[in-house]
Amino acid sequence: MAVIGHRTTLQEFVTSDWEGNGQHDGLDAVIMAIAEGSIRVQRQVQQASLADALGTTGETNVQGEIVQRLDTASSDIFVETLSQSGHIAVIGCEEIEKPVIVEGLVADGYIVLMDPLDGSSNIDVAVSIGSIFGIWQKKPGETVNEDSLLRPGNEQVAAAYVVYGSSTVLVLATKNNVCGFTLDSESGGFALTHPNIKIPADCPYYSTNEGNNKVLDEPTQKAITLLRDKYSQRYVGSLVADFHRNLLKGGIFAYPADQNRKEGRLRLMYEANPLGYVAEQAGGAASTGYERILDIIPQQLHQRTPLILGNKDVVEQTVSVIKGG
Ligand code: AHM
Ligand code: MG
Repeated sequence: MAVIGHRTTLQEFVTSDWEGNGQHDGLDAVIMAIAEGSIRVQRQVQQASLADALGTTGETNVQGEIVQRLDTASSDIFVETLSQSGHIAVIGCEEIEKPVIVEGLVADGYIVLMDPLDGSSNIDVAVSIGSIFGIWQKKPGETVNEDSLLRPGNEQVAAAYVVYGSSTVLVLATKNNVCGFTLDSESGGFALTHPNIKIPADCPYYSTNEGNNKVLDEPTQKAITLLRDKYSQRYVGSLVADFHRNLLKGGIFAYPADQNRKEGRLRLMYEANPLGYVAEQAGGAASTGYERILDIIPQQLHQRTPLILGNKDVVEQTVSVIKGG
């Protein structure tokens, strides 16, 4: 089925009068490298069963989690496409212990932190998964090293994610501007389908792992009960897919700290910061339950955080209950 009429392509968008373009030289090339990588990852995800590429590698990553074969393949693909963009200084990746410092860079450069394949438990079962990217710009004259990556989320210049679902959608956020692009299987590229995304004022959904209720502290249990009493539950178990639905339809995602996960479950640098940035640019909010996600000064590359994410009002109400208010 051909697309009727001309839609703005991602390439046209990032080289046009786009906010990211005027102020950040080379950011367009970084976004196109993410798009190129995601098209390759999407093919691998679709073909994985046929190519016998599912299952685990038999290794555990730096976080002590079992590594899926597609985790490794996705990580390799994005490291390759980003490195070849000519505008990357350093890459931090959920699957790689140490940052990948890209050699041969002259002046400008971006710092990308990524979860190359989010939703590990859904990889083998044909359920939506995705890739998440936070993008920072190197400071003028800065020599990059491991510490260059430990910057707060509020210094991101852009963030993006891709959902590999019933369609493949790339969402790109710069300051006050969030747009969605759908992969067109006819042209092989992304086309603008969701301009100027804002989280709807209504909040029909809440997304949380109810199985953790018994290990939540009392105020957090109360906060989740209030969500349950008011909203319908939707929980895919892939953060990127849960967030994407809540961004378009309205909703709140909550993975708070609990007795078993005192630091939280999700990764600050690869998941919470990029999606927190997207949420805020779309009028939403992101909190640990105690502070704004984007204000956290990171201590470690792979650190975890509690995450309450989505509609601003509902995030604020939930945070106030978690704080015992
Ligand atoms: P991953 O990055 O290894 O896939 O892990 C993170 C995932 C998130 O996508 C999702 O929100 C969460 O883990 C689900 O956790 P749980 O299975 O505890 O509900
Ligand atoms: Mg993840």
